[in-house]
Amino acid sequence: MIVVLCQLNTTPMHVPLSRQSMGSLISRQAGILVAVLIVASLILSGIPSSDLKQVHEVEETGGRAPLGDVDCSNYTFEDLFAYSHADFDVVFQDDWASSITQATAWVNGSISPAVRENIDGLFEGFPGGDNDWLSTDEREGVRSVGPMCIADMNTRLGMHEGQPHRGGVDWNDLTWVEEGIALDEVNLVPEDHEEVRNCQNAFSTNGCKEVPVHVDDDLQIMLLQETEPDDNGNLPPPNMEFNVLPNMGTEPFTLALNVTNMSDATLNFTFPVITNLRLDAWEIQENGAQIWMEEPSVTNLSDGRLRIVVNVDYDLADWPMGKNLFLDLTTAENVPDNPPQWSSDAPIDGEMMAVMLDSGKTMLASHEFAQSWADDESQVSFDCSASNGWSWSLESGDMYITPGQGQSELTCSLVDLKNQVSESNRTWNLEQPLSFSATAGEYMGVVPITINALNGDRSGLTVSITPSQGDNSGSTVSSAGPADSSSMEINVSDMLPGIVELDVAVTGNGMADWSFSLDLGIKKESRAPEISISKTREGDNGSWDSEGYSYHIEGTVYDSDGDDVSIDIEVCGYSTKINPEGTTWSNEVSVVGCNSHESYIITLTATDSWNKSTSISVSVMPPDEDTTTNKPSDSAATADEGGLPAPGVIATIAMLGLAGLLRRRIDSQH
Ligand SMILES: [Ca+2]
Ligand SMILES: [Ca+2]
Ligand SMILES: [Ca+2]
Repeated sequence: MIVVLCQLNTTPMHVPLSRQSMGSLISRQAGILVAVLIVASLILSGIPSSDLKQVHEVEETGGRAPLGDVDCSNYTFEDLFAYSHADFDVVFQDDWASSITQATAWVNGSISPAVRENIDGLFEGFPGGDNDWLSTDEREGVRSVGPMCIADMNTRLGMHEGQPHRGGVDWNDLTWVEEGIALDEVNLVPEDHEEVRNCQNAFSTNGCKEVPVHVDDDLQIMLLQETEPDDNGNLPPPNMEFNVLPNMGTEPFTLALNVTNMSDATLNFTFPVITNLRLDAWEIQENGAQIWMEEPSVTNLSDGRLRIVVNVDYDLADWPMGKNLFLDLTTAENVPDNPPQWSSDAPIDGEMMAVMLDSGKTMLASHEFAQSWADDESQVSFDCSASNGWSWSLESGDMYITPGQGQSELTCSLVDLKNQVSESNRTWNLEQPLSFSATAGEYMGVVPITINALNGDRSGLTVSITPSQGDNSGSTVSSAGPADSSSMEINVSDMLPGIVELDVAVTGNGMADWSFSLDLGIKKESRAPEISISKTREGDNGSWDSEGYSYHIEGTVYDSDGDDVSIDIEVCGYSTKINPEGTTWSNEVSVVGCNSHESYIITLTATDSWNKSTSISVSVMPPDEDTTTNKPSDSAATADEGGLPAPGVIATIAMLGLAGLLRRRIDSQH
């Protein structure tokens, strides 16, 4: 057996080697190896002890390498040995803590000379070593030391009890047991070959034969369970062991195998008898990403055991790509999982899906909505592609489209959690059927919206528009779509001051419902606040203090939009800002700063948070003289456009009376 390209633990090699690097590895490691190998082979060859001494001296010059220091822990079977095909047979034992693992590797003629040359090369520096002839002595040397090397190797096989497990951590690794390993080979040294000869070197054993390394007869390497009892008559243990699986196969578990560099192998896994144990899922990952794999073959053996057979391969050109196999087993009831199907809620084949061309990346369907298009046991995914330079994506289950120019065809299939694909595709036409426009600006009531038909007559569609401000919606207006162009009138009189968006819904035969929000720059205009002065019991606008320096006035203020309002009180060019308390206000107006004390004109301006204001003025006579009320201007509601005062203002005017009007218009922008 030849799987013994071992290394000393004093020269650790942390990077696993590919098979392509075998040749250079062998030559670099040969000096280390021969010491190990020669001891074993010569002992077996029955060489006199005096000759062994000479061997030992050679060993010293090559570095100390007693048999106990053989370290192959950085190697795998594949790192050390090229095969054309291999069968691995892993039989888990009833203790759920060990397995009997056997492998047969076939080496076809074309690569067998390289294998023979490698083995002969291992014996460089020793009698008959590296002489381009492979001898039966060399074969025996490798066979005897091989199990020690293999026992160090990473089995790359792990188990994990619990829900299906992936990734590289937390595995219960299987390890080799040296006492259980046996090695054998077939035709490594074909003794009936026409070029065979007796070994020519000194120290060769009686009957030693050798063949040139270029011999290209097929050969086989076998890794076996040792069956020979030891000196005490005890049978050897199974050749692989692991920590006992806690529930011994009755709870779900995952079996994982790193199949990197397994160029062509059949893996047979056999499990002890467990009622209802079955293969639930399987997966092969390359660098952590799932790839397609052939469905494993599962057999219930006549003795009740379960056998799973998986074929794996690995393109050596892909090295060092990591490739892993995962098999999930369970005793849980098998719930059939069918391929996903299109539901009755899904847009039918050939339907239009409307998209705003200038929207940029936009959601075509939310996760929840898109899920309603499918019937399946569980959540589905979508596999779609869009034509004509449009692009489609799925993000956290939400479906997005990024429009290009013109129109596009979106073709989708459904994919379920088991990677089953829906039997049929659906293709939908993506385009923008209508465009919407309006004159941006402030509106009190009606706003005309212009709708243009794109790509043909759209009179078959129904368009509904609802003014919207967050949770606050106005009245919905509906109309047939335009054949060419049309106008719809919405009313924003019920809306609050500020931006009004339009919630648009377009429906029609042959198209999926199209809903979106539009901001066309439409704003609801604020109505100016209303302000009034309360009369005293005597019928005056207010009352003087005892010194005659300040005049107490009070009144009410109201904004029909519910806006915050502030009040500016101005007399003799001095102004004071006050905030009303609810709908009432009051102030002591000081006239100390006035130059003239013949009469005072007090102007009150109520301004809302949109800068709309209403002013009223009163003319107040000094103490002991009659005071005269002045009315606010009838255009005191000072909108930009100079609109009429609100009805509340009219009422205030009437209340204040008509005598001694002081008309004043105050521009809100003033
Ligand atoms: Ca040789
Ligand atoms: Ca399914
Ligand atoms: Ca207002």
